[in-house]
Amino acid sequence: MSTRTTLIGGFTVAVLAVALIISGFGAALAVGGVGSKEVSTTTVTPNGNSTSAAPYVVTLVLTTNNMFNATVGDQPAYYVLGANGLQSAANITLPANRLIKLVIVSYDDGNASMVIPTNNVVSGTTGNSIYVASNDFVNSSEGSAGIVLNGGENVTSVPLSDVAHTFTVPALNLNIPVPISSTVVAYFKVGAAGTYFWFCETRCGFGPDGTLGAMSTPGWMTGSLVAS
Ligand SMILES: [Cu+2]
Repeated sequence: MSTRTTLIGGFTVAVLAVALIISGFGAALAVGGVGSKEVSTTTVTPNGNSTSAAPYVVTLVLTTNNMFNATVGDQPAYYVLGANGLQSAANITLPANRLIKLVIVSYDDGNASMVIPTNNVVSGTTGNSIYVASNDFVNSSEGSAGIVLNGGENVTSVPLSDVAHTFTVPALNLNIPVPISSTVVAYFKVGAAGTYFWFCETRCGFGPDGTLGAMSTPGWMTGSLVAS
């Protein structure tokens, strides 16, 4: 009898514990749900790592010597670096509700003026910052024990004179300025599944205001982010 009582008592404690965990989980969901449609309880640390799933990595390569047509000439373009090499960025596919590690390798060594001048400021990424490894930085030096990595820099904005392109998704409040001759690493999360419009915010295209050609053509400086 005493054994049974103990068991029942233990069960009651266990039920209470589960109830507390569930209520706590619910509270966490409610807090996490404010201002977002995210349903995951994944914890994102400042360095962008996730405690429950590794980031999904997307690598974009940006080159400038792409022949648009005989009238326009060369234009810049983003590509997805996929399993079969460079692929069109007209539709960039991503998982919904998962941390994304976006790497942008840009070979553009010139700046361009911005359509919206404030889009040199980073937004929508973890910490509202990006990591930049630049060909203009002294990324390393040689020490007595070998190479000493200074590394890149974490920045929250890029000087207007150094911005070559941006990767901008207004629906996600995502804005990533891409400095000249640099590789950018950014972490962000797409919430609900859906199709989101991405584009570049510098006047890097064709025409009197630089918004034609690449700037207005999917697969060049604009396209869709397809989260599913
Ligand atoms: Cu551009």
